[in-house]
Amino acid sequence: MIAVKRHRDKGAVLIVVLLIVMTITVLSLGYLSGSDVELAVGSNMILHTEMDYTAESALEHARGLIRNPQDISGDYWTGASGQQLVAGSDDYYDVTVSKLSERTYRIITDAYRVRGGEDVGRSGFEAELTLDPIIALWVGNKTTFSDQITINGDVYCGGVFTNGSTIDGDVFSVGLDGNITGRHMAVSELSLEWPRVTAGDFTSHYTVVSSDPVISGVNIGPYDPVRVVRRSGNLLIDGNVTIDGMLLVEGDLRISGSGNSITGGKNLPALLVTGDLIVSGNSELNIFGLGVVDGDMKISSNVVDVNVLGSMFVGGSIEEFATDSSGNERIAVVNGIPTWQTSGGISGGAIEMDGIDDTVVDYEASGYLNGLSGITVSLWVKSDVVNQDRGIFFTSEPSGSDEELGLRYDIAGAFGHGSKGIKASIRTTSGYAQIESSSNVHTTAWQHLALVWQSGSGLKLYINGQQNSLLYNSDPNLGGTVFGVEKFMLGCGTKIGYWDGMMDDVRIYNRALDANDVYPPVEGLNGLVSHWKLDDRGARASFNIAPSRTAIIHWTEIGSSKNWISAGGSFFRSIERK
Ligand SMILES: [Ca+2]
Ligand SMILES: [Ca+2]
Repeated sequence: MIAVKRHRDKGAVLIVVLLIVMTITVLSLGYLSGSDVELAVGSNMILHTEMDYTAESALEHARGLIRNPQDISGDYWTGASGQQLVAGSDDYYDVTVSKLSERTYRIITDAYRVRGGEDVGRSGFEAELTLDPIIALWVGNKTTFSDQITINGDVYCGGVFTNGSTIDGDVFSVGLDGNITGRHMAVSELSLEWPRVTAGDFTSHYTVVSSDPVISGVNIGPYDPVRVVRRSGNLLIDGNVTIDGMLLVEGDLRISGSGNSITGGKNLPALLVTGDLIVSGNSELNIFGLGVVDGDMKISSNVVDVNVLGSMFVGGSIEEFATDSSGNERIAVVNGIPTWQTSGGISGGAIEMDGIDDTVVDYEASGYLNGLSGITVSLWVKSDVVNQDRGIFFTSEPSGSDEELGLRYDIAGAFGHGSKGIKASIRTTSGYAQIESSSNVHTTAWQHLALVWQSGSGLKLYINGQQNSLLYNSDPNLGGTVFGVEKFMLGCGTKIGYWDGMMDDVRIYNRALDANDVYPPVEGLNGLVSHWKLDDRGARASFNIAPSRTAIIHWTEIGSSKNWISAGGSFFRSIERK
């Protein structure tokens, strides 16, 4: 912006100078009669100035169309010849535009005056226009990215952005944790607004094609003129679906299977989801154009690929979740960027937690755990440390008290007075129970742990299939039903001390398993409500700028149409006289 302004100022100054020169020249005529030479010099300078002005205007013409490709049929405006600022005048200009990258364009302008079929004056510039910022990804709330996410373009995050990924661009966020190659700026520095894309506007301006709640193996569109594919309610895209036009989901959109692509039609966003976008394990999603998700975007840690070419706008946050194999589609959010070990687990891969902040949390677990009259939690752990307080799982906000359902490594038993033991607890509608294991059960080898409770009997702990002889049990006859579960958190306990080591094959049953079914864990038992095999490889996604694909027409609150593009600003990096 600054560069252009300065250039315009320079033009204005030149005109003023020339007007003075002209005035002096005209005044001089009285003194220097017949002085045609001076008059010719003055006219020549005015001609040059006017040609410069026309050539500069041509640059602005090109800039305007590059920033507003809505009226251009192709990807971008490649230029035109014989253009005029004032119709019917003798002055013309030619413009040639070439795209150097998604951010930069070369513009060549040539202005000329034609009199009596002759070219009497000429001026031209060669300039490089940079679009900046260009948002590849917008996230409303705090978001953490692991290392298999790549972003080519700028990022906006309305909360703290924790980056373990590769970002080739700038980040506008409330806070930043991790490294980026570009600049970090405050959110207020971003000169771009959330695109006002509403279901009502697009259904009232375009022909609507209704969608079934589940679609697979189908190509929808392209239509001429473009149409909006609409689902009123949740939609499952279940593999090999291509949509060309716009997909509108008034609810949640779940993606499953491979070969799914959504391409935005001319001047339409590719996707609008008013709820959440959930990308399941082993699935693939390609979005060409602008994607808008009003809720959260949840990507499985086992996604084959999410690929956005254009821009993605997410109102909530982007979360990665561990794949649930129970068939119940549990969403257990991965926090703290743990390491996915693709081999070396008890079965396939395993999750490696750093002992600092790594957790996997099913925030919806209260819905299926509270009210149970029996429960079993079975998992494998491999600790990096012994003789430390380390949480394995817990089900409410850590308080330091072992009262809700939970399991942890414990240095010293407060009541049983053992050492290097395991402590567990459960809360029911009748109260709570705490148990403490025998001493010296901490190990750095793989260890299978199972916590089993049946209403009316005590909480039992199995270590590698052996029922442990507890040193302490506060209530061996606890009745009632499970109570007080707010969420299911793997990797932390009620006390400070996150899990430091690996975990594998976490299962929750809605009943107390028989002793001989506890170990080794077997498939096919009834009552499996969650099953995290932890064979994930990390969420794989890439967000790549392609501003011309994001160019849409939307509507303001009073209903007037407005152009929008994912580029917030533009400036001429260089302007040279040809
Ligand atoms: Ca971490
Ligand atoms: Ca595994």
